Amino acid sequence: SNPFPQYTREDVKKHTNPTDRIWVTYSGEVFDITDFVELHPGGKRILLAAGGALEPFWALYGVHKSEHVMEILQEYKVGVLIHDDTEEPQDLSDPYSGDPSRHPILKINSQKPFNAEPPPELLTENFITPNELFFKRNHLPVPNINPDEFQLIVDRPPGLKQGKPLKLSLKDLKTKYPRHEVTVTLQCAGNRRSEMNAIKQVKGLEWGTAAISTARWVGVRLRDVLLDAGYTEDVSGTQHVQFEGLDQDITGTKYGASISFKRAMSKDHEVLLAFEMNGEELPKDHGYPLRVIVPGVVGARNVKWLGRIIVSEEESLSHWQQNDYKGFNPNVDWDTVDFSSSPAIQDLPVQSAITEPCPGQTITPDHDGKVTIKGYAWSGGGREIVRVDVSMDGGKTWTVADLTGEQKEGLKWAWKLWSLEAVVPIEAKEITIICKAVDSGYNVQPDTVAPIWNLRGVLNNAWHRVRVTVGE
Ligand code: HEM
Ligand code: MTE
Ligand code: MO
Repeated sequence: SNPFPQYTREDVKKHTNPTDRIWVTYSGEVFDITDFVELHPGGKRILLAAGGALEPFWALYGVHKSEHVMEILQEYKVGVLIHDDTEEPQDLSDPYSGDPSRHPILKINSQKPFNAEPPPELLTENFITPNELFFKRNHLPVPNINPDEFQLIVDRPPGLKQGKPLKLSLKDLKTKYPRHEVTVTLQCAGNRRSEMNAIKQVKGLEWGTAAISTARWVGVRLRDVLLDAGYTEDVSGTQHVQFEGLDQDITGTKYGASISFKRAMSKDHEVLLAFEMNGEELPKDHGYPLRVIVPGVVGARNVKWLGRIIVSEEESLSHWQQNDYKGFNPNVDWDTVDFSSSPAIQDLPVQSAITEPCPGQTITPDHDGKVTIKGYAWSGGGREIVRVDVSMDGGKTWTVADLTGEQKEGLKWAWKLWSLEAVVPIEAKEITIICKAVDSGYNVQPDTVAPIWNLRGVLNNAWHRVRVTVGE
């Protein structure tokens, strides 16, 4: 028998300040750390974990992987977590009641469906984004999928096996094909939409700069599965590979998207059917038990909760392929838009943003008159980031930032983090910090948002500006 009371993650979420007590979880246990906050060697930032899990932060700050820290933590244990991985819908009138619990640090842009991003400054603490902090972008309720019953259905080429599809269980997927790992940055087309909104209202969720994250994905190559289903290397003709999600709305309409057959079959493009994310089973929000990872391509094609694969002459007919996730001229608005006139977004353009300092912050230069500026930079299509320029004076002068990032041979799928010890202009009271990146195709970011404004607020990759006050 367990002497400790049991709590749900929702119970823990109610404890985020000294009055209600500050609770956190770790490895299935609940701790009241109110009295430790003042004693924490890492200072007040311990409060970022208030009401949620410690794991994502300890993934960012490795000093905690010690017995000493574990001993401290155990002194504050007050309960255990009720195992809630197999949560069934609680309330049948609410299709979202079976959604998983999420970390309270996330900034929620929409609760139902769940859309949230981490604080930007946490993104650049580590090359890999911990799963709990990874941005979450759902169009529909998260489906509850029984892994033992799960089957991926792959349609056969015409005339093969009487048209009977290839059906693969999770075990088949994990044992029949070679494992493949790839580190990929995912970005939603709506990343930085709120800056577009500031020009003129767009329709869409108010994403800040953190609808982008990086993970190590493990799975099998889509190519190997398609070959097994009977498709050949012949990529002539305009063919597409459609992905159908198992998430659906009340009318039964499922999420769907497609990519070209050519990309799907390319060894270089490493398109993956993934079942692991950062060494863990794929979390529910990220597509458990199986999702598509299309490196270098807009988030929307990386279909989660994958249920079916179809090879066809035409693209996916889903709303999100046909009537959304497309770019338009700034003068096209809802009364004039013809969605069929623009291609579906696939590769994304070069992007970068400042994550530190935050807009409106007061920065304090050190004795050399410098402050640390940090951010991310990424480009689609496998293009590498070759340079990031930072300006401390609103774009008059520029300094090259230091880039860090793991690299392997071939196309580049992951972002680079960058930082700069930047000189603050003397006697400045308020400054505008700007960043802009250059990719291996020498593509650059546009300097302002207005000329790339579009009615859906997608593809904002203008120079990122952060206005701050200079303190003493
Ligand atoms: C350092 C304990 C939560 C950030 C430390 C150290 C301990 C500790 C003992 C000193 C380690 C050493 O130097 O060997 C704990 C415990 C926590 C907790 C018991 C939870 C109850 C957090 C959280 C964050 C964090 C949630 C971040 C959001 C840091 C940082 C340092 C640190 C950045 C390094 C400080 C420095 O070296 O200047 N923590 N910590 N800690 N902690 Fe935590
Ligand atoms: N797949 C399904 N089945 N349903 C969805 O709503 N959202 C897409 C894509 N795949 C979505 C999906 C969009 S728009 C993005 S940006 C990415 O998933 C987000 O992936 P993430 O939630 O793992 O960050
Ligand atoms: Mo997206």
